[in-house]
Amino acid sequence: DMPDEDGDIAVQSAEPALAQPPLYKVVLHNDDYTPMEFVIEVLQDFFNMDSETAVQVMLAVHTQGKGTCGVFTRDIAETKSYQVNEYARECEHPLISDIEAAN
Ligand code: TYC
Repeated sequence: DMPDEDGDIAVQSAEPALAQPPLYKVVLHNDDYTPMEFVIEVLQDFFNMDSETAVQVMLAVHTQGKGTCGVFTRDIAETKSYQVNEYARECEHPLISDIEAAN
């Protein structure tokens, strides 16, 4: 950049911050058959929760019918939900997750 009339250097202004992408919750649904310990394992392994947090979230889903496991961009939320559902199916548990716009 060239010196301007002040004798200092005129620098191109910074780019505006990029817009934040829409966010999606991965929502876990209660059912009557999936063992509590399996849900806790899923929350620890797929959502990196510590065991105390995983117990709290599992119990919230158990008592309220559904609950949020995490908030991600759309691609990540879809992948997490798919992986959870596939793992539960392989293990022959009816556990289901889906995604909802976080707003
Ligand atoms: N309701 C299940 C039980 O009593 C436990 C459970 C919790 C299942 C959360 C699914 O997303 C779930 N064994």
